[in-house]
Amino acid sequence: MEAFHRIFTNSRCSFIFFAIFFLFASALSIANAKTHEHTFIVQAAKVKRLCKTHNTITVNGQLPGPTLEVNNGDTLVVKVVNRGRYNVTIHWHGVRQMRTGWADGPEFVTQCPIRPGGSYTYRFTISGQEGTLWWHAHSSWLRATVYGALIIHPREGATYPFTKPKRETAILLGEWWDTNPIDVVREATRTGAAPNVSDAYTINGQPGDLYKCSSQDTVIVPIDSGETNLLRVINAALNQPLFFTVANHKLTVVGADASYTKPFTTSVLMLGPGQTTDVLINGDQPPSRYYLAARAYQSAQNAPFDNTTTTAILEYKSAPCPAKKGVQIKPVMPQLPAYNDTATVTAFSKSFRSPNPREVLVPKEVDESLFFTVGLGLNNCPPNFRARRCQGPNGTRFTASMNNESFVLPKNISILQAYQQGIPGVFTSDFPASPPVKFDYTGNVSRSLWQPNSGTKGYKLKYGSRVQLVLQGTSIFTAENHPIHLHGYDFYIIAEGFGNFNPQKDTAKFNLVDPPLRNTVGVPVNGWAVIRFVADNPGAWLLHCHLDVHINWGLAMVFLVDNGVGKLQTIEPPPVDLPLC
Ligand SMILES: *[C@@H]1O[C@H](CO)[C@@H](O)[C@H](O)[C@H]1NC(C)=O
Ligand SMILES: *[C@@H]1O[C@H](CO)[C@@H](O)[C@H](O)[C@H]1NC(C)=O
Ligand SMILES: *[C@@H]1O[C@H](CO)[C@@H](O)[C@H](O)[C@H]1NC(C)=O
Ligand SMILES: *[C@@H]1O[C@H](CO)[C@@H](O)[C@H](O)[C@H]1NC(C)=O
Ligand SMILES: *[C@@H]1O[C@H](CO)[C@@H](O)[C@H](O)[C@H]1NC(C)=O
Ligand SMILES: *[C@@H]1O[C@H](CO)[C@@H](O)[C@H](O)[C@H]1NC(C)=O
Ligand SMILES: *[C@@H]1O[C@H](CO)[C@@H](O)[C@H](O)[C@H]1NC(C)=O
Ligand SMILES: *[C@@H]1O[C@H](CO)[C@@H](O)[C@H](O)[C@H]1NC(C)=O
Ligand SMILES: [Cu+2]
Repeated sequence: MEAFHRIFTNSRCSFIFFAIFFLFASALSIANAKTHEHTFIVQAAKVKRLCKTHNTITVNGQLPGPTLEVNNGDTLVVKVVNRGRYNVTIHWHGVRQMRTGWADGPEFVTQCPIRPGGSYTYRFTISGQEGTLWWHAHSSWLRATVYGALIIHPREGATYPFTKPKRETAILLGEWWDTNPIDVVREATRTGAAPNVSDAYTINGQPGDLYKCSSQDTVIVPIDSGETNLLRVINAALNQPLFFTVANHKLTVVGADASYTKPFTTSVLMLGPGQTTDVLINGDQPPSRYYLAARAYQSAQNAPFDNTTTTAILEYKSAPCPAKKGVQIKPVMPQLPAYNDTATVTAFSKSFRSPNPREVLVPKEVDESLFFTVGLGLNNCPPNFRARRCQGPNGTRFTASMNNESFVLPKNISILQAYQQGIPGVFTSDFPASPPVKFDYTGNVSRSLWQPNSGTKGYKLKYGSRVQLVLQGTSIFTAENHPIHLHGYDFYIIAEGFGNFNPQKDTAKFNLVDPPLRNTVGVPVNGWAVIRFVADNPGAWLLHCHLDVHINWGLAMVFLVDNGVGKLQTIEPPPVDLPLC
């Protein structure tokens, strides 16, 4: 009896011990996951670029806006106060937003805009993502100047899957108009023509040495002999895929879109707008100054584009001092690929792999097999329009579509609200699963196919369904590399190629072993890409081209994902301060 009592007490003790241990451990991990509170004041500020002072919409008067730094598992609470003169919303690009779709941001999709004088607090948790993301306005063309980095470090106590770099530098590639970008898009909407191209690209808000009145403010990126710097490169440009390189230095890619990649070494990156790439760079060159440079990858033929080059300077701390004050060593200029070097782009995008096949969760079977065409079009001038409203090619207006549907945003309610509350008349759910007309997508497309329908159409997905989506570029008007971005999800890119996707031949090329996980895929010019994901996040999720000019023309659609069973598979109720129209 005594012995039994002793054992009983001991096991009770150990039970209590373990209970306390677990309580403590879970309290510790809760204490470890932090909540970061920020206030974003959207406001006009005076910004001097290209010899001129501009009244520019910014966040907190900064360009780029504030960098947010968190650990995987942390929660962000960002109060956005609109003191500008335009409607605004903020999108947290690449954040999964599990069950928090109300915080995703695209105007009229997950919320109505924050009107001038209004505010909205975005609350969401970063879960299972590490690396580099970013945030940007998702209203008209405000993201030209309203954007910033979102850096996600490993969970506290966890490490990178590579040697910890001595330094880390966010490199935001931007696009600058020497005028108000809102005027540029409004002019294009009025005329039906392509909007004016930008006047400069920027690195961390500065055009750099090669532009007028800019050398004083060229961004300096520090490094020292023998040390490693992690460059977190973000393409925040509005309309232009960009090449990026650093003179005389190799770049080791270790991550993209906040997922790690199997490391590979390259001398040049190409990022479509929306994409991020994390690279390690070693201080293994003679101490000196080297340019980091970015310029256009332009895949559309005979289309005007901004053919300028932005630079920053990689500067060794031990670089020789200038002989005379103000006389600097001229930085080494790198070789950039030709603007139309698609072969380099293909080699680069095909180098991406997931690092650990055992952690790859790509669905092997699919429930939904979708095929969407993506491309441009031309609308004939409507009978009631004057000629000055039809200044597209030969008196037309530019348009764009997926599966021949040019997307139109609602104007008086968000799609998510209409979907959740069953409000009819806002959208229809008949977005086609495959092209209504099959044609030679990348060939000489008959003029009778160039004019799409327009409307607000979604495609419904059951909770948990396994989705395969073939994105097929078209050569209507002109073929182009389209960076297609999906909100609310990461997806695996299992294959890409040129010409028309051929299920008989191309299925054999699917990589179901170690495909990269991303949120934006560059669909090759006159080609296709295949992605897979599991629809495990209920809500209304935009799929769109991240060239803003193409969104304006309608290159978008929305997935409507059902709630599953129980609270953990159901979208949270809308926040009380959600802006309504
Ligand atoms: C666009 O470019 C044209 C031609 O250079 C110019 O006349 C027009 O003012 C520009 N539009 C805007 C909004 O700056
Ligand atoms: C773009 O600029 C480069 C020089 O930087 C020049 O060689 C090239 O011809 C230009 N291309 C176009 C299409 O303007
Ligand atoms: C790129 O453009 C140049 C002219 O600017 C042309 O000579 C060359 O053939 C083009 N290359 C490709 C791959 O299209
Ligand atoms: C515009 O018209 C000209 C002359 O008829 C023709 O050569 C050209 O292909 C047309 N372009 C488009 C995009 O329709
Ligand atoms: C929104 O506007 C559309 C037409 O533009 C109308 O049919 C619909 O009833 C309106 N919905 C709400 C909620 O006001
Ligand atoms: C494309 O087809 C049209 C007729 O459908 C023809 O007039 C034109 O020459 C063709 N263009 C090319 C490049 O084959
Ligand atoms: C798109 O729809 C319009 C209107 O129904 C039709 O004229 C056109 O041929 C269609 N184009 C394609 C590519 O399906
Ligand atoms: C601003 O948002 C409101 C809805 O909240 C909308 O009615 C209005 O048209 C928007 N203004 C512009 C210029 O888009
Ligand atoms: Cu596009």
